[in-house]
Amino acid sequence: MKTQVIIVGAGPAGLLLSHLLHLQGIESVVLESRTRADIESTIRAGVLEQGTMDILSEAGVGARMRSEGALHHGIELAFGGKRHRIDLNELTGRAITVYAQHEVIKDLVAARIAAAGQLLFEVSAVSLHDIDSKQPSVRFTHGGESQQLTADFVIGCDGFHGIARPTIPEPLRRDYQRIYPFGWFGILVESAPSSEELIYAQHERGFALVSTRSPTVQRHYFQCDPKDEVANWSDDRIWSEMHTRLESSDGWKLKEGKIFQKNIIGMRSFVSTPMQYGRLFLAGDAAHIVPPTGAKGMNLAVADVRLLSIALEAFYKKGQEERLSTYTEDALKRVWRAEHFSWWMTSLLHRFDDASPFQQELQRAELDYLVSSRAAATVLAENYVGLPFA
Ligand code: FAS
Ligand code: PHB
Repeated sequence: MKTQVIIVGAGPAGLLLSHLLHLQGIESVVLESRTRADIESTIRAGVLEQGTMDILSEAGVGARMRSEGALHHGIELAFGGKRHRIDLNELTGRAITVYAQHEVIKDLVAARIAAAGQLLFEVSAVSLHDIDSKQPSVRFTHGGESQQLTADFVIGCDGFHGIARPTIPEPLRRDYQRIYPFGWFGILVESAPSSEELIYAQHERGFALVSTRSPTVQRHYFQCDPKDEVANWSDDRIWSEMHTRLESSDGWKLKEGKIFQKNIIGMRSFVSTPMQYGRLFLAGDAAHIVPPTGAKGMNLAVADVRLLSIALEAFYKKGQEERLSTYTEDALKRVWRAEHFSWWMTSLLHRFDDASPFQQELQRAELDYLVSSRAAATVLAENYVGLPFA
């Protein structure tokens, strides 16, 4: 069997790329190892940058995001018992939308199915072949049958643990990595929102984040030992820790509720270059990972896919290969900016057990500067809402 583009992975990167290619009349087949129900219920990211919001709207898949997502014009930084608002809109003229990643997945799956897109779930034994030729192919098992699909291009959108990145010969790859000495304990709670905007808290006991999913479901996180276990944290212990880290001199208090999901996620910064080899291209977590403090993970996946859809359209419509050959260089400009911002936000807000008193004072001085200088707040704001696409 033959197609134009094979996409491995039906996360935000793979599904959005398939949809954008479809809008350009370019055929693709998406291979996904999990079930549709699984990918539509995996709790992941929560914040869409302005650029992501615009791309989803322009691609005709933003209706539910606009009606059910929460448009936020600011965030709050909490430290020293006080909360300080960063007015994203006043500083940048741009905003963010809090709209869960799995909701974006649902919208993209629905759009692909409505367009009779080729989206194969529960595939296994996926392997890539002849990626340095003009006719790469993918072998896989689906419905108990071994199959081989040939295409002009293979796009690895299969995440950090996928098989695409390792298919690029190791001697040609250069990986950059920083693993953080902490993780995030995430909870989903049945309660009304405790604040109108997200609260990022720095506290001597560790970081905490107050986010939301809907008027009745809230998403909160607190810094924890990455080797800790969910079973060690009773609801009472969680609420006690969250209240301590979010203590506020103005009497504000986090609303409690029934905690119906708990999970621990590790944190790393990671970039693998090049993001292409022959006719194989990588997008999203398959090529890079950021700590979620800057809410960049999914948004970077969208930015990669935007570049790939432009490059593939130029190839098929005009026979031009220039944007394909510069994809890695073009993508990495935004990737490294987001890597730096995510590392900076993480360093600014988390507790480091090996931090000297001097380093702790530097952390506090930077926070004080951020909430008292328009120039400093603008740096945070423009990176948080996402820089305009080049
Ligand atoms: P994804 O990992 O989302 O998708 C890859 C897809 O490929 C998956 O569906 C997988 O099943 C499939 N796949 C893998 N191997 C395959 C194979 N061999 N064959 C076929 N299919 C295969 N980002 C934020 O901005 N904020 C957050 O709060 C946040 N929280 C996160 C929590 C967790 C637990 C994790 C793991 C990540 C989180 N992220 C967060 C980052 C996350 O949102 C990613 O950046 C985003 O999912 C990247 O999308 P994709 O690149 O499409 O990769
Ligand atoms: C979320 O709502 O899941 C979320 C929000 C902001 C972040 C990370 C995660 O920085």
